[in-house]
Amino acid sequence: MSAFIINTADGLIYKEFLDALIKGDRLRCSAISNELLEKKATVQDVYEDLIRNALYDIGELWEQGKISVATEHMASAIAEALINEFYINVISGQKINKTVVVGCVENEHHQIGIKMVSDVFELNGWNAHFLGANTPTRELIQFINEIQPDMVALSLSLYFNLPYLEKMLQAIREEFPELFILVGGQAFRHGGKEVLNAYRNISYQPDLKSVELFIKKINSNG
Ligand code: B12
Repeated sequence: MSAFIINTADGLIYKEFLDALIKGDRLRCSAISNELLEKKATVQDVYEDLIRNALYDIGELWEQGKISVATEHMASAIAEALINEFYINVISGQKINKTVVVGCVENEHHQIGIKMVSDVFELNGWNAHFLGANTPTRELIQFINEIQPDMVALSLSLYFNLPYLEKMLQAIREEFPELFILVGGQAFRHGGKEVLNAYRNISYQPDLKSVELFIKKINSNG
């Protein structure tokens, strides 16, 4: 958890949020997130220190059999609704005429992390085309052809989906040899980054802070 939330109430806000998420109290979850924004937390703080960490805890509780699959589904639906609610805070910035296509590799149904990444691009002036979960490689290639983005960002949560990422990277490289590719997601906690060494113009970033630094560097280089 970040210093911001710990300072706010010794982590009590986090616990209240997690409890509300497990109970399905969307209204309370929304009120807590908005209160934090009013107290000058950034969108990124709320995304990672509140929503991401709560979902990680939900994952642990589910794994330990302490909450049901239904509760986990409900929690992730509320999390997505909160992120959509935040859009008004995400679009306000000045646009810089750069475009990114973001999505998950084939068979990858975890789309919340990459949605947050998409919003960080928007917050930094980019146009982000969010394709969501389970993007078929052929469709992605076709979409890139139509949009001609400056970058593509791909998310991988499950290590066993690594072959799908490789298939996608190969296809992108064949069609668009110079296109910059950003990669991330919790699958890389278990290894797999060495696969990326075979490609040029590719970067792995672990979280929203590093994504933001990475984008700011590109923005300042023009
Ligand atoms: C919600 C959820 C689901 C939902 C997803 C719904 C949705 N709309 O996304 C559903 C129900 C679909 C689901 C399904 C499954 N899930 Co699930 N799921 C979760 C849960 C609870 C939360 C995921 C999440 O949103 N986390 C919060 C986000 C914000 O975190 P994040 O993805 O890590 O993203 C951050 C960074 O990684 C990074 N990042 C992410 N993407 C990118 C991309 C780029 C380019 C960059 C730079 C950075 C970046 O930035 C984000 C912000 O910091 C996790 C628990 C967990 N630990 O996350 C389990 C979890 C990921 N699931 C798991 C499993 C096992 C499954 C299933 C196989 C279950 C099953 N038997 O069916 C299926 C697989 C489906 C599939 N083929 O993909 C396991 C994976 C275990 C492992 N070691 O791989 C976990 C860890 C649960 C657990 N504790 O066991 N799941």
